[in-house]
Amino acid sequence: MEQTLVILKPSCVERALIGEVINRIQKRGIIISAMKMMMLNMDILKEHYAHLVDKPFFPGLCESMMASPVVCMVLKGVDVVSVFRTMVGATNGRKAAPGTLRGDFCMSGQANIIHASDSPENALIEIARFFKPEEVFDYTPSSLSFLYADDEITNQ
Ligand code: IDP
Ligand code: MG
Repeated sequence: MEQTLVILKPSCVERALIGEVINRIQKRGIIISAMKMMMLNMDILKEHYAHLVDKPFFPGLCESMMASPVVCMVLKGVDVVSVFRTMVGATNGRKAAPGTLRGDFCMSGQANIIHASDSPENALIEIARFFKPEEVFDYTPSSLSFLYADDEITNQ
């Protein structure tokens, strides 16, 4: 089954929104395979935001990502990368649709509470960046047969 890497940013942790986000993940039927709190540093941020290093906002973005610990998670589900990106909403919280995490919980283009992988290929790279293999638990919840029809998961 597909996996995605999620980071609850300092703007989520400091505003005490961790529970709100986890609540929505679990209510949707998305499986949490790994979760830990960590402090990010410039080395990992330069890798993670390599596509943004030349942007004028890059130093401020890194500062905001190191302002407090973050919560990193690996989520699992059928098509979970695109499903969860839709739940997250547009990058700029002011433009994110109501009902999305950013559209409901933030007002910023930078302090936008959450990161989620944008493709299955990048998800695998990002999971390996933030988690050791033994920190990811590939268990099958007993509710699985109530989350999906059999033919939806046998093809995965
Ligand atoms: P995404 O998080 O929706 O995938 P990306 O374009 O990959 O968006 O940007 C990564 C992060 O960089 C954003 O979530 C946001 O925190 C920050 N960012 C992106 N564009 C801007 C901007 O124009 N100003 C300030 N921060 C930005
Ligand atoms: Mg991105």
